[in-house]
Amino acid sequence: MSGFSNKVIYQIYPKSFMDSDGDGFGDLKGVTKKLDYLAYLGVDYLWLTPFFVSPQRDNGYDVEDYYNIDPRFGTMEDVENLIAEAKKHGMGVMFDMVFNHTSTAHEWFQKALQGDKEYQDFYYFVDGTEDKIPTNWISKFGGPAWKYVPDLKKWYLHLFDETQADLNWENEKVREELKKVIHFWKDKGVEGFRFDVVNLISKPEVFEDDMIGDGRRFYTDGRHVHEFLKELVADTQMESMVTVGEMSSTTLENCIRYSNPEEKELSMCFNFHHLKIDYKGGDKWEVMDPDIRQLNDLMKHWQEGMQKANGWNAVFWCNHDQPRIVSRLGDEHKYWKESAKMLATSIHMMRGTPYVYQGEEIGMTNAGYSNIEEYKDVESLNYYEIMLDQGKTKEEALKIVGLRSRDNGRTPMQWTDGENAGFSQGTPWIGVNHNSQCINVESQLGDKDSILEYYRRLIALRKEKAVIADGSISFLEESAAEVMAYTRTLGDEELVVFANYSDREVVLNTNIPENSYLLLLDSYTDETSIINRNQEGCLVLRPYESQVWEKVVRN
Ligand code: TEU
Repeated sequence: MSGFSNKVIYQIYPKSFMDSDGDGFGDLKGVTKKLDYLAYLGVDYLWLTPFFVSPQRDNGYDVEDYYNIDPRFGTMEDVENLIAEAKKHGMGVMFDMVFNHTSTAHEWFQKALQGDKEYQDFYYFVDGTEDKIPTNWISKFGGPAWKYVPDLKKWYLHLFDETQADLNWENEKVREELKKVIHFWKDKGVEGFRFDVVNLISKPEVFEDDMIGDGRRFYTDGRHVHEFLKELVADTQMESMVTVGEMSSTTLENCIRYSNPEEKELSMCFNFHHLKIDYKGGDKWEVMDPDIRQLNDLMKHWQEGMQKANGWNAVFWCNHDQPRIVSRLGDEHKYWKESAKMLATSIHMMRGTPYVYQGEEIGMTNAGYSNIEEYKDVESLNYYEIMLDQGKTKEEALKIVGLRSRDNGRTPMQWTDGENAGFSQGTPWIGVNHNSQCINVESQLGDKDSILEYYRRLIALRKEKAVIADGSISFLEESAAEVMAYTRTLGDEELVVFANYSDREVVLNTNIPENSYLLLLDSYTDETSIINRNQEGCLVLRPYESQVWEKVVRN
């Protein structure tokens, strides 16, 4: 059981959440303005993606100064005010710590470039000539993972953009500096942290070419990662705080260690395996239809696997790096509402701590831009070029970017049907989705059939029903591959969850006797929710229908 089992965390991408001063960028004051809304939703913590001083090459994941606020987002006073006001609203604030790398604009890297050996040791600088790259590893954003500095006659490692240099965690001084950052923000009242790609912090002792992959097997869940995390947590007294690690290409065994309370590492982990079920051959830039059978297998593996060894999952569909889930696994048109609710149900009834990403709670969809100039993300722009070089046409490449771009999750939050969706009075830094007149907070607030009110109910239910927070989970075999089905059990309490991931009717093979179970939730609205059974008495789910059945407990 986890101390965070009945909590729900809301992720804010401040740049696209609410602009308070009309410069087109969302800001911290904008977040503060929306605290009433967030409290109404019922969430417990707000995780804010980075707003520290940064050249913004990767939207703030390239940190230049961990102690100061980028003026685009506001001031130190604004952040202190936000923390205090959130607390008054009953919510804790979580910061996003990018500790795998810094921006090359960071003072440490700048000193390294000036030849300071002490600071060169903060990063991975390797001697060599320009014609001989240290390894053939590929950066996560495309192209080589090393960059040459002719003046130093050295290469440095960057697993992400070339302006994001990987920190050398083997160096104790680096670890001490990062602990100071945690102390600083803890003292300001920050209640938790999300650690960016934290399972990549421990690099191998020797750097060698990867003959079968892009290099990730050498640095993912690396040799000292558990040691480093234990030390960081112990020395900053983070044990009782809410902490979540973003784990890239990780394994169940490692995530158990990262999140089992006895290990004293983190409270929970994000993994992304379930979000690759539409990557053809495992390649993000090759498209295929989502494989729901594989989704089921992965969910079972992670849910039951973590449960067995007392690990704890962060459960989620969306974040600032992912396309919108209703566009991806649901239906943007005819079954928009039903599919958004079905997807929400699948996640919120699981064992783990659910995350809601801004706009998910109103069913926001992919950006739908019609030309490449509208995209801003460095990864999208790099891969667009790579796809053209590979021989794809501009139309093909644009179509793939449209499905895969991280900008799909970064369009401005849709508050109203007014200008710029009520996000900004200026020109938004990135285009507003054309559907903001139909999909917005204002039109859904208080409408009991809306996606927004459905999320509110899901969040509230986790607090009302111990079986949702603390029950055990077991996946059911359904004959239709497009159905996800599982039970939650705690003592006498039991829930059975069904979710139809297809646009067809499906017949279930699990028997739900009418007199001993009550329908708790349905993704179809109350008026239309009729319980369909076939002649044999088996339940029939409509397209994208989800149902949650609760066992009647008789005393
Ligand atoms: O993301 C890590 C990460 O692996 C994804 O960005 C991934 O590279 C992408 O989805 C590949 O398709 C974290 C942050 O969430 C992301 O925004 C940052 O860009 C990245 O780290 C670097 O800090």
